[in-house]
Amino acid sequence: MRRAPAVLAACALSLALTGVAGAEGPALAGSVGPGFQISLRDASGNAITRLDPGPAVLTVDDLSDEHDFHLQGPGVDVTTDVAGTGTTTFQLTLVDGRYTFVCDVHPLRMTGSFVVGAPPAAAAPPRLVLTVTPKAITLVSAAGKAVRALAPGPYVIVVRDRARTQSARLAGAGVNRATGVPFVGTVTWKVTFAAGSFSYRSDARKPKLRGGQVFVFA
Ligand SMILES: [Cu+2]
Repeated sequence: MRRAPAVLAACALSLALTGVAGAEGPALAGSVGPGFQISLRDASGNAITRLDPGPAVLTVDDLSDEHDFHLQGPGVDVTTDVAGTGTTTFQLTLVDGRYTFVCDVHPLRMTGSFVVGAPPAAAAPPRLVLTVTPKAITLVSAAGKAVRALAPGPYVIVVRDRARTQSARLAGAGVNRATGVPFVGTVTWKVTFAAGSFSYRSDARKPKLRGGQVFVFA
């Protein structure tokens, strides 16, 4: 009966060494204890909230004999001992989904999670159309509705200047852009409106076009 634990220990050691030798993927640093601390950080020391799918190497520093570090998620279920302490390395293969790490003794107090997968795509900024003709200047949404109020943030303005005698200007709410009066053509402006208001108008005086005002508020 005396040899069995030694053999098991040797097997565990060789597995651990194999894991380190074949280490692949970003390094994840798990830590539990002292006290009720549990964390998972990247190589820069930042808390991990999202990772790409693929291999990763988890190294857990278990600093307490009252807690464990247990990571679970799609295809992964690894843990340290509650009573044990020390450093353990696990080779992981992460796939899309949510992974949770927890101390099994204090699952409500000591827990965290991260997501594996592509970050959510940033929404494209709304598109507005500013049109100036010899007789009118209008600002409409992509759906063709007159714009009177907007939320602050980035927008793409498609400017259609159809008048050799007029310009198209947006001024206010942190933006001041214009086409030249003689200019005719279509341009695209990327703008970011701050809270406040802006006007759209032409710089030409004859004839004086009636522009409009748009309020920007959250
Ligand atoms: Cu605990």
